Amino acid sequence: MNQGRLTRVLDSMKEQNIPQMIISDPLAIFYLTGKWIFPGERLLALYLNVNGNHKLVINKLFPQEKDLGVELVWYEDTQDGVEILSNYVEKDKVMGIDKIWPSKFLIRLMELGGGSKFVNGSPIIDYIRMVKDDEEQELMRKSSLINDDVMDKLIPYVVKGLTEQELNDKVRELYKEAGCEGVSFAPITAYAKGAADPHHVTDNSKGKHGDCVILDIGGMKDNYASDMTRTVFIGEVSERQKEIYNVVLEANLRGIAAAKPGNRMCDVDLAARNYIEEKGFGQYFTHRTGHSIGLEDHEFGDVSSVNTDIIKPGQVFSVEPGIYIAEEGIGVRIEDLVLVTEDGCEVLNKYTKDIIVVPDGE
Ligand SMILES: [Mn+2]
Repeated sequence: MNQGRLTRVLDSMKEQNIPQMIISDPLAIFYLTGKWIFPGERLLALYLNVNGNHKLVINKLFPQEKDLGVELVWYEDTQDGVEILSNYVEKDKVMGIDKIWPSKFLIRLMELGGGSKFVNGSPIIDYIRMVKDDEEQELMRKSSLINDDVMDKLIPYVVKGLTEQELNDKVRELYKEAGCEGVSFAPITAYAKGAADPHHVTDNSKGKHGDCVILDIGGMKDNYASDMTRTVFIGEVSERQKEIYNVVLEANLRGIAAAKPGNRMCDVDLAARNYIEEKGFGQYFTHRTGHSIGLEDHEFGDVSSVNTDIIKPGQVFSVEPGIYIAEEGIGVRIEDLVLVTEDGCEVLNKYTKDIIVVPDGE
């Protein structure tokens, strides 16, 4: 197990009076052990106790060659894995439970009296994962550098007549070519009306002269996600589009300026949101300003107006304000990832935010 991360988890458990907990999310188990194990519907449970005696309860179908630094407890398909797990827990003490542990397991553990009280243990590990250690920061930088490069290669493919789906397929291809494991989320390649709908699903509509095009893309490199959005224009950009673009750009810059230790997450949201409201577009900015990111594209830690958590060095999150006006078929979003430093933040995306108009031959 990664001793630094494990120690941080155990210290936090002590602080919060959760003497034992069960972690089942494969991402959290990877974070601590360095090993991906995808058990499907079968039980996989990392049991942590502040006094040591940690166990990984795992099905025999997933043999482990490498020493994971934790004692493995095996069970077979014909056995009750939760009952085996319950033999190791302290039944008279509080038990932290992973927020995504299927209730079929939790209910069984409750039937067996596997704890005096059951609480959500996930915030412990979520808050620790939110602050990236040096190794993770380096991986996040690398992942975003590749994303800049993919954006640069993608934009020339934005031409009149290409469907959203064709452009979307291209995105997936470019990440493979760049040496990524794949995309970190379903890419968004949306023209005009689609761009103006934040929940738009990629379809076969074609890009036309004068369209704004939202490109919201990210890849997975060495298990770490990238995520960036740029909005470009086909053939020409109207005065109205330019006005909206510049408001979103300024909101993005103001959000980034507010991303520093001591500020709250909501200060980043409000810095972007207040500016968009001031300019009269408040009703068209319908989502939160961003989200934390790391092993997953969307991680615990919203950049929203209600998150009052204080920002800490090492956090990585997106700043992605947008304006979406359905009746005008205009949508603009500009997104960068930031890594919080001791006195501000490092913007992980270097790709230009100047207005880009791709030629369409007219
Ligand atoms: Mn994002």
